[in-house]
Amino acid sequence: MSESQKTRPEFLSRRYFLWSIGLFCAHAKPPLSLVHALSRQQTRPSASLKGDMNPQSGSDTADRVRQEFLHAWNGYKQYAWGHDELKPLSKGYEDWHKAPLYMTPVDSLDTMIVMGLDQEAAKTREFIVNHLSFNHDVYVKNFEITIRILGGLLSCYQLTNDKGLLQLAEDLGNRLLPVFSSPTGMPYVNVNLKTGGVRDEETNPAEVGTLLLEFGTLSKLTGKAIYYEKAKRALTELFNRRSSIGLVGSGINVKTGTWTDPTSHIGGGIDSYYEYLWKSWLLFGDKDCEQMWKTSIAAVNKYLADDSPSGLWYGQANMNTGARTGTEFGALDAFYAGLLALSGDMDRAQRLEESGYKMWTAFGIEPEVLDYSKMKIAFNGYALRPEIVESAYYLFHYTKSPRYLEMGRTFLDSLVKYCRTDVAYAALRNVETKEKRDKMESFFLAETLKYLYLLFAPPETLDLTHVVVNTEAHPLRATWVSG
Ligand code: DMJ
Repeated sequence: MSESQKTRPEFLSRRYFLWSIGLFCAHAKPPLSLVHALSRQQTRPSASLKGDMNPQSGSDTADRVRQEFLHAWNGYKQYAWGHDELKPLSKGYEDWHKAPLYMTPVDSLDTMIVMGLDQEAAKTREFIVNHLSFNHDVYVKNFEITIRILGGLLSCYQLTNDKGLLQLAEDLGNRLLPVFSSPTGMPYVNVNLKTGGVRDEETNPAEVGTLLLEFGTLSKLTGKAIYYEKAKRALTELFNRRSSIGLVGSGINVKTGTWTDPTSHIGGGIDSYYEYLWKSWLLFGDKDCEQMWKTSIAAVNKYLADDSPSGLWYGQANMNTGARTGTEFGALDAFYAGLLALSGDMDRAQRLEESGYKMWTAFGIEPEVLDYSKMKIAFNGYALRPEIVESAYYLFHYTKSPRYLEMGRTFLDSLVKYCRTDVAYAALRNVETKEKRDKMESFFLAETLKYLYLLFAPPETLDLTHVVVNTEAHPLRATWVSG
């Protein structure tokens, strides 16, 4: 373990241990401290950043990102208002279900608040509180609705103190609870928001283990323990099914509790399970989560890390034997450098981000999946994903190295060059030909542009000693703990 691995988590441990004393108390003070922490940057341009050696200042770039956010948001408002997503090429809209759940506005609201777009934020919040309803006979994917909508509502409640947002979050939480009714306590994939019907028992670690930050926060803010308990049990049941060498696979059945795919990796389908082990320890001071994280990360670094000639990567291995089964790394895996940095492993974090940057610059923009053993594309789309930017943000936060600002400018320039349309931003069908796709996922506004903004904004914009960000970049704070 390196020096940097030892020191910061110990500091965090003490702080978060204190927070854990207040479990299930109503929040001890109003969430104004978070608003304050965020609002200091909202009305004035930021000062230039420490370590920013580039002629173009951090504040200029932050302002540029804010303009790009407005460009995309205005496109959504003009062509897709009241629907889930904008279709940026055909200038139409798309809803995930037969009734819209306002995915883009809910997911984007705290980005507006963070960026100081106060009027847009106020109008959007009012619209959400007055019009969003979950009383629809539709099956929704528990994972997506939790990270995007439940997480967004809880974060915005903490940022604005608007009780209507907490009421919506509680209503949604209650409608999602039936997912945990499987024999193992691990959630079914889909739940009907009106009838409580559940379906689809084949799932993966990310969908089982990426719920505790949101359900746990809902418990803390409402004083009702059930949400925390259900999500924690699911996480623990999953962890308990790890192999004898400490790895999890890619597929699991929630009825039988048996693995359906033994491939282990850190990418899509598993990724945020690891993220929530560490972050649940940070946010709730939950020692079980800290222990589960420690066990898991040791196995991940032992069997999945791959020090190859082209740099440090994380590939695939069999969860039972640890034998390498693949050398693929992609846009989703790139979150891992940020998680390593957040948990104190700066050495691996920095080396992995360099690899991710190589993946980005080799093609002008990153592919969804790369075979790093040959540096060849395995899947050539780009979905406007945030993960590599998220990692640059964490790394800059902890190191203050201008290297990460340089990376951030490259990311921004590529996005503008290849993904910008006349009305918004579009995903790429092919990163080699740069052919666009008629899709702008809400996470582009919730995450990609938020992390880019935060990278260049004054460091106090988000106080990472008090705030934990969910996997959809919604900041959460332990407002239920005094001190
Ligand atoms: C987001 O919805 C979340 O970050 C999730 O954890 C992974 N996929 C997307 C962004 O790529």
